[in-house]
Formats: sequence, structure tokens, C-alpha cells
Amino acid sequence: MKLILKLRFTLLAGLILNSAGVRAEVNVEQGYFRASPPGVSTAAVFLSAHNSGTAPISITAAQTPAASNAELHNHVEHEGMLQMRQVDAIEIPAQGSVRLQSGGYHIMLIGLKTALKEGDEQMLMLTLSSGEMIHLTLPVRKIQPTAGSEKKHHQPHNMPMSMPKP
Ligand SMILES: [Cu+2]
Repeated sequence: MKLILKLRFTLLAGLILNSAGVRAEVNVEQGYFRASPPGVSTAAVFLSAHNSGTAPISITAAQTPAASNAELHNHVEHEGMLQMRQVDAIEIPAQGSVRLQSGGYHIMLIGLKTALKEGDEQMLMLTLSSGEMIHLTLPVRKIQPTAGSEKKHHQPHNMPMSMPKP
């Protein structure tokens, strides 16, 4: 009995320490929901996440009231085609950033409950491996068209997913 109590106390202390310790370490910038026309049931969220801490932190889940499901996805090249794959986590390297963008990591919204209209705002919650949650209110934007489809075809997947700031 004593042992169980002690264990529980240790666990609790650990959790408190964690959530207090990492609070300011992850910053999300340039986040937006991609606009989605009426009748379409899926959409994507893109953003840039920076980790100022000395240990990697992962995004482990996402949620939004705008859709019944939000999955973490990546694009991988398979037989010359870009395919989407669900991933368990998206890592933000220590003192580095990860960019969720078209052709790479993204948050996939499945079962949209509402059309995502440009100019609207939507809420997004991210769960981190540290246990912390980040609550965001993000604009809905049309995706920036890249110059020419040829360029788009060759551009994204040779670029590193995360780049340290110079
Ligand atoms: Cu996807």
C-alpha cells in the first residue's frame, strides 16, 4: 500500500514537472487551415513548429472542432508517386523546426463538419509528447499556388523536412 502511494506520487510529480518545464519550448507559426469547397469532406492544416528546448519533442495528436478526425500524415514517394501515409508522431528536433506543408508532413482533417471558407478562423489543438497541449486559432487560407506544376513535382520531396535557423 505504501509502495503504491509512493509510486503514484512520483508519477504525479513527474507530470507536473514536465508540463511546467516545456511550456515555452514549442512555438507554432504560420499555421493555417487550407480552404475547402462545400461538399468536400477532407482538408489539411499546415504550420511551422519550433522547439527551443534541448531535447526533441513530437506532435503526437491533433484535434479540431471542424472535423471528426484529425490525423498526422506524411507524403512519401512510392514508385514515382507521392502518397500520403499516416504517422504516429511528427518530431520537432531540439533547437530546430519542422514544417508541415503541401507535399510533406501535414495534419489531415477527415469528416469535415463545415466548409472551410477563406477568411474564417478555426481552432486546432496539438498534443505533444511532453503531455502539453497547444491551443491555436488559425486562419483559413487558400493554398499558395506554386509557380507551375513542373516545379511542384520536383521541388518538395528533396528538401529536408526541417532546417535549423541560420
Ligand atoms: Cu493526408
